[in-house]
Amino acid sequence: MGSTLLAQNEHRGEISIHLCLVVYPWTQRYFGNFGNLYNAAAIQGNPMVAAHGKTVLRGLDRAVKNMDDIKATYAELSVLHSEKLRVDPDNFRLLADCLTIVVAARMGADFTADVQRAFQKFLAVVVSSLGRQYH
Ligand code: ZNH
Repeated sequence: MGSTLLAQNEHRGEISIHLCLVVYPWTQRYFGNFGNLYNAAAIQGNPMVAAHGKTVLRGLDRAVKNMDDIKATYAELSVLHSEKLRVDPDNFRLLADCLTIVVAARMGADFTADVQRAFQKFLAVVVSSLGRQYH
């Protein structure tokens, strides 16, 4: 069940990254080695982007599985994004918003106010934990 859920959501992860790269094109600058991101079709057809969507979703799965200590779980990942990848931490929130939109669109009426609250609360902790090692 857990692995099925993750497999289904890997696809959501992929779509969320597509959305983020299309709607906030400046986020493309971190993926210079991913090849052609020239337009929406290129982004959607890019296998490296797809793989990255899965990577990010696996990262989120780790947060779900360590719900009571996401900050510690993400300490190393935060250092990586800050010191090596040099990703502006504002972008974490942009991607989190894309994820929320994609999940909401997928769930339809099942995306109730309670679900939305829980989901956004979780993502807020993820975003703040990923941004924690920046100084
Ligand atoms: Zn990131 C990578 C997660 C966001 C950019 N990421 C990564 C990884 C992971 C992640 C897990 C892998 C690591 C290793 O390898 O170790 N991210 C994540 C998460 C999030 C994110 C969870 C949220 C939600 N990122 C992000 C953003 C950006 C990024 C927003 C920009 C814009 N990342 C990145 C990069 C990389 C990563 C660039 C590298 C990639 C390659 O492959 O190269």
